[in-house]
Amino acid sequence: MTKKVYLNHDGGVDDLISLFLLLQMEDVDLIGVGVIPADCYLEPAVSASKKIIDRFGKGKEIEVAASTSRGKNPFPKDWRMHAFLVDALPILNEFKPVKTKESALPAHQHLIEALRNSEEKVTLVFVGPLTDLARALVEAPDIEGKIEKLAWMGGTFLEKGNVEEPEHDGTAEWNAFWDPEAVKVVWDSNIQIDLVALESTNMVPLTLDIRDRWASERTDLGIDFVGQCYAMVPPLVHFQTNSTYFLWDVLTTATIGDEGLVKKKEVKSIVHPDGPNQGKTELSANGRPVQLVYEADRDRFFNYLTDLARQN
Ligand code: AGV
Ligand code: CA
Repeated sequence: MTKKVYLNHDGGVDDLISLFLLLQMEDVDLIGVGVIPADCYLEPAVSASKKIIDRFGKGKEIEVAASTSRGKNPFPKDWRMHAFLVDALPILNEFKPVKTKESALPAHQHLIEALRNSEEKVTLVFVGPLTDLARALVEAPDIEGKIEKLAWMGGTFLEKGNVEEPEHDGTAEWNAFWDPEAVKVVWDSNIQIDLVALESTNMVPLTLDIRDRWASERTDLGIDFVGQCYAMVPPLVHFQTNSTYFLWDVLTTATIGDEGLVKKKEVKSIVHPDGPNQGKTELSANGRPVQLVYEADRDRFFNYLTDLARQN
């Protein structure tokens, strides 16, 4: 059965590959895309999204909406630059003019409209901060009934998160840290949440063997696109650094196409909205239930994603 999906992303390499992969899934009907300037700059991330839909969207007409949301804790500039590189790839600039339209609405209102206009319930895939969803829920509480579930890349219950910033204690994951208040608003809703946290994404680092595999198949257009994108970010070689790249968002997106790639369990959690541990998600008996994705089958995941990317 076809699933209706709405994607909100923040323009990183794995965000844009997530968009590309959703467009390749046969049982997914992507009904809209929102772009939030968290781990990216807005213009190139919107532009790259439109070009990916043009090139790899099989003729589907899908609108892209730019967010007006701004976070509390900015991402490092080096990481935010990636969207410019993807947007400039020749593979995305061969055919002009760009046909995919940009919505006149800001992303959170575009999401409200998409949900209200849908007869079926919609699966939300958020692979950046939750700000646009939180704003949508505040402005239009009626949309909750239209949401099948939320798959969110964010959070962790590990001792060590992935935020290494002054004034923070390092326990948070970045998407939660960018706007901790938004996480709280979403936690206070009754939406079913699949939490693709660092527990599982830590199992899918970018490594040299996978890059070589994509290189060996570069005559295929889709594999070449994935390979070009992952050439822009640092792989795990000898040891993990602050910039080491994982396939965080791509794992999240892949769970929409194949649930069997991961293991989930229900946990109850709260989020810390401020202070030195802001953005930290923590297990708590009185917390709200979430489905924690705590394990991924690495080999099966990379096979799935490579097969999905292949155009021929
Ligand atoms: O925390 C992971 C989130 C994902 O949505 N992002 C990147 C993914 O798109 C932030 C992030 C954490 N560490 C990073 C990040 C890194 N080393 N490079 C770029 N972005
Ligand atoms: Ca992201």
